Amino acid sequence: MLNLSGKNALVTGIANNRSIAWGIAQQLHAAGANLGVTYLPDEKGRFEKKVRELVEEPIAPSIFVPCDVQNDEQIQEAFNTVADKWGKLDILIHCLAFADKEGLSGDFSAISRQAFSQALEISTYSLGRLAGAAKPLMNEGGSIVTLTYLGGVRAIPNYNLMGVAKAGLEMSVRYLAAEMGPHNIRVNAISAGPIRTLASSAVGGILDMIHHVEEVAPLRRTVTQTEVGNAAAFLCSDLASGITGQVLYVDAGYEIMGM
Ligand code: 0WD
Repeated sequence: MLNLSGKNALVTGIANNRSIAWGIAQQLHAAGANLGVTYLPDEKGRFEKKVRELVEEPIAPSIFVPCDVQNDEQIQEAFNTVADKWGKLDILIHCLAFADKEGLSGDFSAISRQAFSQALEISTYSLGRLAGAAKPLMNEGGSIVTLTYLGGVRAIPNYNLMGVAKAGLEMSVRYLAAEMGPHNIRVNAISAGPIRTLASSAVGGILDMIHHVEEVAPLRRTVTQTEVGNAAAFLCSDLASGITGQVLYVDAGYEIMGM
């Protein structure tokens, strides 16, 4: 039985009701986890309001804090809140990424230095940074899950800069798993099939990609946020106690095909 009762789970990356992080948060909640949610703050507080309205009733998070992963103080504040309110953390969901549009279509060789470092900082470096902040709080062991995509392994049209970020992210999973295994902290990634979200809409030709998957994937469809959420709940549960450093494909089988 998948049971996360008694577990404290911090979920990053909820932007709206299409976000993969929202699918994950709902499934962790359904499995009995106690939820904390971070949001990306903006100057006018619109994001905070939107995310609060979305999550408040369905999952009643006991922690709701801002966390821009480019801001070290905010990261520390968020984990200080976890320490004060919960004392221990069991689950960390890293479900965020960003690349400027210039890196998500056109020539890979034209990507600017600035766009490259910004994408890698937000989408790749942040996993290690958050994992490092979580580590001392995972004093009874823990599970860290991040989100990746096939474009980190193969050259998928237009995924360009984010492909490099995801390749780095998948390697970070392995190094973090090696570091944290002796503390019984497991680190894994889910490689999700393409899903229509705010982030994916920035990738050139995403709808064509989704249609292609619907034609070619063994299951002849794409996946849902709920299916990704279920896989995340599994990886965070004791049912997955022997699994670390892995990339689990939740993509209707697309990855095995020769296109
Ligand atoms: O097809 C897809 N949608 C797939 C997404 C397939 C496979 C993997 N993924 C990955 C993404 O690369 C990302 O790592 O899943 C993760 C979640 O993406 P999503 O659910 O597709 O996208 P979205 O709902 O837009 O959430 C990403 C969020 C941001 O939203 P916006 O759209 O406002 O950028 O990442 C957060 C933000 O909430 N985010 C940040 N959080 C903290 N600090 C930052 C930041 N600096 N930048 C973006």
